Amino acid sequence: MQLHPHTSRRGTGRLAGLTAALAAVVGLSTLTGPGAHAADNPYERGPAPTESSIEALRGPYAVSQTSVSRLSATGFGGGTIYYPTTTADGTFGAVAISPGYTALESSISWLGPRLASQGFVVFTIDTNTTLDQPGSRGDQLLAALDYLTQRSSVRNRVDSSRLGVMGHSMGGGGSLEAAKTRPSLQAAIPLTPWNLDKTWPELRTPTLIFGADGDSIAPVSSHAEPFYTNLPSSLDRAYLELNNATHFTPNSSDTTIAKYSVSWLKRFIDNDTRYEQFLCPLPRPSLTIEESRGNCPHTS
Ligand code: 856
Repeated sequence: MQLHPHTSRRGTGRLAGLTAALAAVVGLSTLTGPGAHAADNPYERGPAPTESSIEALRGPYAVSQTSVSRLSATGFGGGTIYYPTTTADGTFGAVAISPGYTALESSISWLGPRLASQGFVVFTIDTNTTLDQPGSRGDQLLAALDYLTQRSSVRNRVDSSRLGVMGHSMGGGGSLEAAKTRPSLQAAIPLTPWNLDKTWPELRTPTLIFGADGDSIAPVSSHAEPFYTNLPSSLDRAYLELNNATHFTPNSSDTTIAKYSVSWLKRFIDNDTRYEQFLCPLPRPSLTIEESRGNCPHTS
């Protein structure tokens, strides 16, 4: 039966409604003042997102960059920090990104301005040597985050409690290693990851794994897929397999990688549930997505 609009279910309904209305009228304006940002989430940054805003080549923040020389770095090989130019929006969450085997920072540098312009401090790094293995790349991602939050020129722009890791191939394997070592990390995004270790039951970090359907260097059947399957089923986790893609798809500007990476970082580093709509329900197979797996809705 449909309740008449003016019929309350409980005797207190009318009073509760009046109290809510009064709170709405006097609460926000008198308690927090006009113009104050009364958001429930102190980590929310930037305007409400749309499909086109997360797909755009650049987000709402102008980006500056500063290089970190190899000699000034300890525990990694230096790199480039991309960060929102403004100091008017408080601190930002941050993410360190490792390249893959034999590769340089330049192979993943497109992600720097792409992610920073959405409101993150992004540190694309070189590794100590291009032949370092995933365990070492994980340690180097953590050393880079420590440098970023403790010694870098932008340290006061970074919220050291809201950090994440990404990486390509052996760097993606390294991002899993970093999350295993440091469970306080808020997000991990391995891109066509490679690792001899297939099991990750120790992870407590929300993890989005990208695979590529045509990957013959880290075939999804022996890398990305078992990594996903062997994360805890209780974890906020997702697997997106790129369609018509190769192991090297993450080495150049890619809108599918960008839009879901931005959404994952926003959702779990910034706790920004405005981005949940792009992650859940899971994207359907399309011209760009071969397959998707994950838990929805998210729980953390
Ligand atoms: C681009 C990882 C046996 O392992 C391999 O052959 C292999 C090759 C390349 C990569 C990788 O990280 O590629 C990224 O350099 C494993």
